[in-house]
Order: sequence, then structure tokens, then C-alpha cells
Amino acid sequence: MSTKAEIPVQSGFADEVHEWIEAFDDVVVAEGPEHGAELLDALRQRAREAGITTASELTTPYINTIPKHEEVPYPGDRALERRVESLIRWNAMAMVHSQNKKDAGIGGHLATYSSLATLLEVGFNHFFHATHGDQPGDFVYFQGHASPGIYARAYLLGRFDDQRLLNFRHELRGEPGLSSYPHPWLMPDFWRFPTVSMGIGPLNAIYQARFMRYLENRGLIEKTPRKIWAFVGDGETDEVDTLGAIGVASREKLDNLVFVVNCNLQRLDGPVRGNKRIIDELEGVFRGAGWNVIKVIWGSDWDKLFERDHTGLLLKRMEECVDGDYQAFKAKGGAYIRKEFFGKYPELLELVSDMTDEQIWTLHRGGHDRAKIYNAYKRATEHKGGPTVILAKTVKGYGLGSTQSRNASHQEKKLTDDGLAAFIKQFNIPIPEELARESKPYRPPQDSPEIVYMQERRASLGGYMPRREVPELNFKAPEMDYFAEWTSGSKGREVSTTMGFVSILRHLLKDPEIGKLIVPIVPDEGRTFGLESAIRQVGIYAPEGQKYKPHDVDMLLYYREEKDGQILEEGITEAGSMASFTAAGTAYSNYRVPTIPFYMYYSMFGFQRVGDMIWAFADSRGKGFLMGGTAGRTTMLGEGLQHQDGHSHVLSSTVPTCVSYDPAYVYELAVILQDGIRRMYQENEQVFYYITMYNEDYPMPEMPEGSREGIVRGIYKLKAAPKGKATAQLFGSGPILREVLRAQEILSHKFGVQADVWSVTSYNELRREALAVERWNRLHPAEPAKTPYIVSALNGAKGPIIAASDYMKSIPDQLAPWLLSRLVTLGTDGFGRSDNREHLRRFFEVDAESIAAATLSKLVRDGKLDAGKAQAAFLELGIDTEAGDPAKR
Ligand SMILES: Cc1ncc(C[n+]2csc(CCOP(=O)(O)OP(=O)(O)O)c2C)c(N)n1
Ligand SMILES: [Mg+2]
Repeated sequence: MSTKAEIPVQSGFADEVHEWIEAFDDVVVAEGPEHGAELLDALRQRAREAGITTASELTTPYINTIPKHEEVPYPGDRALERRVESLIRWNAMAMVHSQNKKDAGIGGHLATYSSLATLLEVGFNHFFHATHGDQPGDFVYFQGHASPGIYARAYLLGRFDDQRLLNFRHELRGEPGLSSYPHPWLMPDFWRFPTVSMGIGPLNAIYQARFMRYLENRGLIEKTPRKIWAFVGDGETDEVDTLGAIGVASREKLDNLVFVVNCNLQRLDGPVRGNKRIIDELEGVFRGAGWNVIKVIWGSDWDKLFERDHTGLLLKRMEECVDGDYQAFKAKGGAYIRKEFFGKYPELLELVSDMTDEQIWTLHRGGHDRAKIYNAYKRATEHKGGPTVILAKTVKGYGLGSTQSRNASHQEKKLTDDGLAAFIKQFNIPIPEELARESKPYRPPQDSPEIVYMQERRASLGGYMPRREVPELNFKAPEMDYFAEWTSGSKGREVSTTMGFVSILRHLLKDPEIGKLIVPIVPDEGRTFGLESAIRQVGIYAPEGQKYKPHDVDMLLYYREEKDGQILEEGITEAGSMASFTAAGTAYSNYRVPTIPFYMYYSMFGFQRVGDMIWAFADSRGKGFLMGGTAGRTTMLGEGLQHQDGHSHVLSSTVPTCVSYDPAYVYELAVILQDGIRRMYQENEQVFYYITMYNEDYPMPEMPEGSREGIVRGIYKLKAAPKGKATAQLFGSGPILREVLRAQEILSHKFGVQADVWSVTSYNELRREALAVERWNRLHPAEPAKTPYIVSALNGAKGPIIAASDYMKSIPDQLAPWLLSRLVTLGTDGFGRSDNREHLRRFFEVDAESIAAATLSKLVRDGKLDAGKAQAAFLELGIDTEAGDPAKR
């Protein structure tokens, strides 16, 4: 404790203050720290009553949260664990090093794992359960750049052979490969969670923990002590995604969640907070958000220095140094630390006078001390009522010689030959120096004490990790007749595809078989989509139930929150909603429960806002339905530039497993939903769906006979030309299909031009199929060529093709290679505007008149119509040929 002289008092009544402090000290010494805390609480309360406010304390001194006297002894065999860890370090390093020697620039990382190794090993040996009874075990989100260490561990356990290790970043040369980072898409039996895009891992981990509780509260999985562990880089906490949702975890009391922030004080370019201390900053942020914070800053070898220091100067000196100093200490060696750290105060120099420079140099940081880590993990797993974050101080590039703690250490891929030799010496790797210089992997025999120990530890925790599994699901999708109500038309009633969708969703929710598996997700847009009735039907998930009487409780459709509510009402967070969608869309593998998520949102705030998370969802082999509501640049009226989506289908086309549709009618939607459930859950296809929904009301026709295949494949003929043979073909999608139908009438009645109308439900799928056929034809020149569906569907259809959609022209343009110069596209390139549909469609030239005009113009170009007639028609249709281009305005 500090002496009297060190506590600065400016108020002019120093003696009185010191009396109080003495009295406080007496209580703490005589009665213990709990009484001290109680006394402080009482004083604070008294101060509040007197109207005095003081800054609340979010940070604590720069020392370990768990004092030495509260530690429990380490239960493992420390010597053996150290040897195992050294072997893993060697193999991780040898693997990256040798791949880069073979293939300069192939990449891989050494410094992240070197800082994380002990933090992971304590988990693997004592905490990470692979199973909980017959349930799946804990889930671990690993720092992506640490994957070499995870591979090296699997290698030692015999999960990978030598060759597999040498397939690291050689995925196309060796089968099966070892992917650069955690990618379930590439290693589906191994990785569960893609984490390497910074921020996505921690965010998904929070919502995973929440979704686990959701499944428990709804009785879909057993309650277990299972934990979600997320290993996070300290630099990674700069991402808004990392810290943006930490309030969710405390609000929902997620004591199944443990964050471990690897505070190696560095990111890629240099220090994370050179002029400050990242641990202090994070402590304040997490504690302020209601998390249990455990700091693991100093290793056990500092304990005796603290014990010997009766001046309080050791802590004072620690708190004078910023992270830039701490980084330099670990880069520059023992003599430097003696001079620059201890040397500031003679008392501190004296404290280490009996230590060699070497001993000072190896004074450990907490994150490299298994006893300190064990105690922190134990506390974290025993903590009740909320999430825990462990802030573990480590050294980036630990043990990597001249690379350690350097600004450039993140990208260091190779050690020098001498560095390799030094490495085996430091970590006591039992391999001859020549082999070390060749950076060969090394695995002791399976009956060696090290491997036996590793195997035993894993066996006692239920098996190997990481591991991903996909159990047999035995899922039966509802047949088409289940959707009869929506394929038989609305009988003249004007409805939107969104309303149609919500009524299908409500029907699915009632289904005795799959109803409970449906997970509706909304980011504060339930009312926008007309979900009130579904809220009444199945309730909003609220882990604490509804503690208040809602003001609208007397109404039929009141705001109903339930502990086992089914709807995930996320609040205004598309990123959080996407994280829930990810947890629910991968539950078929993670929990063996094939939940079917339907995430409904403003289509504008989907792919372009959380596109990277959608990419990670695809990598995770996620399934489910993204329902892009209020879609279409001219259909979403009034809201203007920031809301009107005319490009989400362009973005959805870039995700390989995303199947996208842009239906116009409810029966199309019903067919697509049925087929989606069948493909994803019954046939186990590795895809997910993106479907746009609109809020324009119109009568929904009955499903035409024989249209099912076309709807699913992307195009079918909806309405033949009214009188005689067509000389033009009109394509329409979404609500613009109705403009196309109107154009068909105008062309026929006013200008005697006959055209067929086609409904195009998916340009994206038509293109994918055509590309696959093309590829096959290219690779098999001796075989008869196959025909893409778009070509065979149009067989015999004559004349130019005018394609109009509420999306950018590049969407229909995707079919240009097969439709050649017949194709004219009309779309909504450009920024949106705030106005009604009529004006928006005229502005973007996708209204019926513009479609008719485009058809006539093309017929002129094709030599089938006199230009004068087209010009006269333009006048009659009110087309302003000199209007500015909407793509540029
Ligand atoms: C979204 C995103 N931006 C940038 C990167 C590139 N990147 C990879 S690792 C890294 C630094 C990581 O630092 P930190 O989180 O502190 O982890 P450490 O390696 O120090 O443990 C960066 C910038 C990335 N992977 N993802
Ligand atoms: Mg870091």
C-alpha cells in the first residue's frame, strides 16, 4: 500500500484526509478487503444522498485481477505441458518457414500464435470440452492468424500426417489441403467458425452465445455448462464489430461467453496503443458495459518482486510506462529493462540486484504463465450472471529471436538458419541441429510421454478440437400442396409479396413438424413487414420474459415478449441480426438442430452493409433465407437515395453459395420457398437463399400450369402476345413485371406490335447454369454441345428481347453472351430519388411507356419498323428523348 506521502491531496486539509485513509487502512487490515469494499459502497451511497457525484471507477491498478493468495495450484503436469507446447511451437514455425522457403511469398504467420500458444494450450488441456454428455461441446473462435499452431497441434495428435502439414497454403497441389485460415468451406471436418476477417469472430461469438440460450429456453437443446470462447486480437478491438455488441452479452447475462483478448500490444503496423495501455482501455470499456473483467498481466515470477517491494514503486513504475515502452522492453533485452524500467528508481534497481540480465529478460508476462491463465479461466467459467473478458498480456513473436516484439513481427514468415537453431535450443526441441536448419516437422512417437499426455487430456475433455460435424438430419420438406393457399391467387385482393411472405411464414410457424425450427429475425422492422400478427402468434424472444405490462396488452396484436418467444427482434443492428442468422443457419451442424432462419430486412441494408458477414456465413456453410424487403429502386417509394435498393442482386450474385430470386408474384415466392427448404434441408445442398420482397400491392394471379420448373430455374413464359405471333419478347421481374404486361398491351393495341411476356425470377441463376453448360462445352469439344436453359426456354421465340427490372441493367445484361444483340436492358442504374412509383419509374425509364418505346426503338434498329413511326409513338407515349441520363444524375 502507498505511504502517506504519496497520496496527493490538494484540498488544503491534508491531515483530515490522512486520518480518513488511516481509518480505512485499519478496516482493511483488520477485517479484510470485503469490509473495505463495503465501507466504500456505504460512503458512496452517502455521498450520492448528499448530492455529490464522483467519477465511477472503471479501471483498476495495472496488476493481475486475481491476487496471488487467491490462486489455486495448477492441476496439470507443467513440465510436460511446456514440452508439448514447445513441440507445437516448433511445428507451427517449421511449417510456415518451410512453405515460404519453397514458395516465396506464400505467407503464413508466426508471431500471432507465438503470443497465443500458452493461452490456447491451457484451454486445450483443461477447459475446451469437445462434448457435454451426448451434446456437442464448447465452441472456440480462434484468432485466424494463429491457425499454424492449431494445425501443428492436430499434427502431433496424429490427426494430420506429415504430408498434410506440407499442404499448408498448397491447397491446390496437395489434397486435402490446409487452408491459410479457419475456413469451414475448405476444411468442413475441422473448422467451425471463419474468423480471419477481423471483428467478425467476436461479434458472431456473442450472438452464438445468445442463440445457444435461445435454443435452451425454447427447449430445442438441453441446458449444458457449454461455453463459447472467443480469442480476439488486441488490434482487432479497433473494429467496431468487435466491441459494438458487447452490451448485448451483459444485457442478456451471457455467462456462457468468455472473451480472451490476446494483448500482445501490437497489430500489423506497430503498437496498438503506443502512447497508452490497451489493457486499461479495454478494462474500462468492458467493465463499463457490465462484463466481468479479469486481467492477467504479470507472470508468477513477478510475484516475488511485488512481495519484496514495500515502496509501492514497482506498481508506480508499471503505471508510468506505456505500451510503446513495454514493447521496447521485450525487443531490447534484460540490460535495457534493468536500465530503463527498474533504473528509474534506485529502490527498484535494488529489487533486481540479485538477478542476471537473462533472468530479468525472462520475467514472464501473464499470458505466458499457465498458472495465471488457469486461474483466470477457472474464474471465468465459474462466473455467473454475465460474460467474462480476460485481458492477457503477451509478447508478439514470443521466442522468435530477433523478430520478437518488433514492429514488423506480424509479417515475419521465416527465421534465419541461426534463428532456427536458437529456437530449438530455447524451447528444448529434441531434434538435431541439421534437421532444424531444414525446418522439418517433428513428431515424437505416439507412445512418448508428451503425446500420451496430449491424448489423455483431450480424451478427458471428450475428444479432439477443433472439429466440425454434420449429423444425418432426416428432414422432410413440405410438399407443394402445402402451399396451395398461395399458389391459387389472391382472388382479386391487392396484396404485396411481403404480405404473401408473412402469411406463408405464419403458416410454417404453425406446422407441427417444422414450425418450431423456424427462426424469424428482424432488425426493428417487424412492423414494416407486417409481422404484428406473428409477434402475437409466437412472441418475441426475451430471456427474462416480459417484466412489464405492455400498454397495448388489451389489443389483439400486442407486443408480446416471452422467455421462449420465437422471433429474434434484434433492435437496429443489421450486423447483430446477421450474426444471429449465422448462428441459426449453422445450427444444423453446431447443435444438430436444423433451424431455418428467415432474416427480414431492408434490402438496401443487407449485402452492401454486412456483405463481409454474408461472405463468412457462406464460408460457414450456412443455410437459410435472407429476405430483402422494401426492395426495388422504384418500388420503395418516397424514401430516396439511401433506402432505394437497385443493386443487392448484383452483390448477391458474387457469393458462390447464394441462390437469389426476384419474384413478382406470391405463387412464385411459394415455389421458391418450398424448393429452398427442400434443397437446403432435405437434400442437404450447401446453399442459402436471397429473395427480394416488395411492398407494392396488386392482385396475385393463380400459378399457371406447368410453370414450376421455370420459376425455379429462372424464367418462364407468362403471357403470350394478345393477337397473333410475337415479333418481340419482353422480360420482367418483381413489380416491374406488371409494367412489362402493360407495355405488352400498349404495343399491341396502340402500335400493332405483338410481344410475349416472360417472368424472370432469377437472372443470377440463369447465368450460373449457362456458364456451367458453356464450361462443359468448352472442355468437351468432341461431344455434342449442350444448350443452356435460357436458350432452350426461348426456343422459337422471335424478335428482340427487352428486359426490364427494378435492379441495375447489369442484372439482365448477365445473359448477353447467350442473347447477343437481341437483348436491350432497362434498369435502375443511378442514385434513387424521393417520389412516387409513377415518377420514379418514368425517371429510371422502366415504366410501361418506356418499355414500349424501347421495344419500338429496337425494332427500328433491327430494320423492322420505320423510324418515323417510332418517333410519333414516342410523342404519343410522352417520352422525353432529351431528359438527362438517370445513371448520372
Ligand atoms: C477486416 C480485416 N482488416 C484487416 C485485416 C488484416 N490483418 C490481419 S492481422 C492484422 C493485425 C492483427 O492484430 P491483432 O488483432 O492485434 O492480432 P495479433 O496478431 O497481434 O495477435 C490485420 C490488420 C484482416 N484480417 N481483417
Ligand atoms: Mg495484437
